[in-house]
Amino acid sequence: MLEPAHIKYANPLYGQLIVGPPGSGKTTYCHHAFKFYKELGRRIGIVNLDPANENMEYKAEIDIMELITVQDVMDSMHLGPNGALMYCAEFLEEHTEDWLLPLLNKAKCNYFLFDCPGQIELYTHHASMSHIFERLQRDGYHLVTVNLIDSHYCSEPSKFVSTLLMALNMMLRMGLPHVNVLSKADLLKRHEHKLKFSLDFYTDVLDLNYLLEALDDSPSLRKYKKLNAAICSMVEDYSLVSFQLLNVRSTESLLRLRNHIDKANGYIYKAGEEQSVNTLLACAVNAETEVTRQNKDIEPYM
Ligand SMILES: Nc1nc2c(ncn2[C@@H]2O[C@H](COP(=O)(O)OP(=O)(O)OP(=O)(O)O)[C@@H](O)[C@H]2O)c(=O)[nH]1
Ligand SMILES: [Mg+2]
Repeated sequence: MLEPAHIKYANPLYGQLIVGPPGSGKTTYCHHAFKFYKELGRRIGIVNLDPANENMEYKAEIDIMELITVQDVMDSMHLGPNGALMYCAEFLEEHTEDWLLPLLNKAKCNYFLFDCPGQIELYTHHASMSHIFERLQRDGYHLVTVNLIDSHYCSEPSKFVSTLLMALNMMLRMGLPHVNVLSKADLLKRHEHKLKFSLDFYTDVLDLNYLLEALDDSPSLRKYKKLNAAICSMVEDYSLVSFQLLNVRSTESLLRLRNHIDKANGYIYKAGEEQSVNTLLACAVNAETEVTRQNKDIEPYM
């Protein structure tokens, strides 16, 4: 018999899908965010969906490596690492009903951090991961994609253009509430001399003409002028991409990112945590003076 819809949503379930290129800080974020959210009193657990995750600092509530590992697939099927990862994703999809969902239901959590593999093809060219996420949504999970991108990519205009394209592509493919994050922002000070613009230029993505001019300064990139102009114009037309900054070891930084994520997945409105009307309204309209934002988001990293 079908469950009445109101039962499914009476105890809302939440999930952050932590994605991003290899080495961008996904596993480290899961470790620190887990401790941070736990202190806030949330019933949180980490689900490791990366079948090649060797050095996890956290203890996963659910670990795909107990189901399948990239190494086993490489050995037994004579595949390379990328082919083996695709195989693992398909295997996980096949076992969503009889492995993943029962374990999620058994866990004493209602908020999950999904530590996902970094290979971007899994999200842009392959359907298994998106089928799994769709299945979770059908079970009532309020999902948000948290896309971590190393802030080092701000250090060169050409890298930043590819970052913008990658972020937009991911947003459109995932089709979920989405928060783009420039990770390891504490290291930006080291690259400060390489940044051509102030930091809010990179986070707000408002006027990319300056970026185009900077690209044209480089003789090797000048021949791609039209291509870069088309990419920048597309990113501006969609007007979807912006970034939050994250230093995973700073509580203040985790707190600010949490505010964005809570708004994106609707946690702030539904989770039943005590919220004053003022907090809800402030969150809804993003009420914060530019000075506050500069002080809290930009200054610490410059
Ligand atoms: N300074 C600094 N280093 C960080 C931060 N977040 C992650 N790192 C470092 O970045 C490196 C890669 O982090 P991981 O968490 O393994 O990255 P990942 O995205 O899980 O990598 P894959 O699973 O291989 O795709 C580690 O050495 C982390 O300590 C941060 O906020 N600041
Ligand atoms: Mg990892």
